[in-house]
Amino acid sequence: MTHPGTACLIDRYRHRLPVTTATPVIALGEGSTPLVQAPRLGAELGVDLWLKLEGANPTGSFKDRGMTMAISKAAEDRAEAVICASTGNTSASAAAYAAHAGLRCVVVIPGGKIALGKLAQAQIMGAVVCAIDGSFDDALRIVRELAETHPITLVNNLNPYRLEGQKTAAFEIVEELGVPDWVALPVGNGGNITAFWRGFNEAVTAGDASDRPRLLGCQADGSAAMVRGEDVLEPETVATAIRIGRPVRRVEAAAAARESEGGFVAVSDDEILRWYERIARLEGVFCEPSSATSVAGVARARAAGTIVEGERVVCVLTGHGLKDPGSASALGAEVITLPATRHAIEQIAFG
Ligand code: AN7
Repeated sequence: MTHPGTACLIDRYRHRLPVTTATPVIALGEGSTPLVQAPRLGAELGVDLWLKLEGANPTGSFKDRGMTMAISKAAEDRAEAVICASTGNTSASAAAYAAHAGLRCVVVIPGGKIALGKLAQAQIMGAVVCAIDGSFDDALRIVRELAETHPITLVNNLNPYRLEGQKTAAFEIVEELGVPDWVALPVGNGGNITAFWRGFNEAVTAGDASDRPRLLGCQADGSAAMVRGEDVLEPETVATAIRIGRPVRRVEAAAAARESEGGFVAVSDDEILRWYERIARLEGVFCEPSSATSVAGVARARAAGTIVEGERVVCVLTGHGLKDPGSASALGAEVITLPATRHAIEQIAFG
């Protein structure tokens, strides 16, 4: 037992994961994240809403579920170095788990396009951080080529162990809530929606489709490759985590949406920021803008009649708001500057 007191997800779900007693468990206490009922936000949307707070993972995003698996298997295979391309969260997670395992870590990011907190995480944890003059898709192409020609393990979600770890979020939802009508989640590369579908299928043994939730994949208008059914050559969105134009898991992601009788929806940056603020104001939950895409997508699906009033919906809030404080500050809520007197505060606070 590496972590007395907290069962890391490899220990909690060992029987459903490709690990053996020979696998060193590289863990920081990931998984077992809160599933919080959101009655005020739910009332606004007309659904029975629950939020899965993946920002509560050790580095503040769902990537830790996959990374504990990918790095543990890399350590088992005696790898000395790992590499990834990232819009930010994968790099923060890879840097953390690599540091914990004593592995060298190289991350390649689109320069100027990742949130401050994510960059700071990769830096402080000692990763070699390479910012390129290009997009995430360019970065991924380069690291794939390097991993083919050098002794370095790729830990992007092309790494099969990543999805195995990430599927455990679906197990937790079924154990705590049963099977909801819908699960909505932001989609970039399509890895997480693929992992969730696998997880729900493994969690629910009966072959009846009604035993599994419908999956709603939510994208930003400016990078909605799944919705459009084609690559987006120059993706752009305020939701930088999902600023991805060529989803590497597109085939599996499309199958997950189709087989679950769900679908994909695209929302504007304005909608993303509106719901980003509503989630915080109505529920006290601070997620990053990309994560709010899931709630914005539910609002769209409600307006279209795809999601029916009163249905039970879980929105997966994939990353913590503190990753990207700039986006919250940019919304410009007032900070009142006052002299340091009781009278001044009294006048403002009690009108
Ligand atoms: C907060 O970190 O791709 O559809 O390089 O950070 O599995 O890609 C991040 C993706 C959703 C999309 N929410 O998941 C990266 C990266 C947040 C994210 C996604 C990401 P996928």
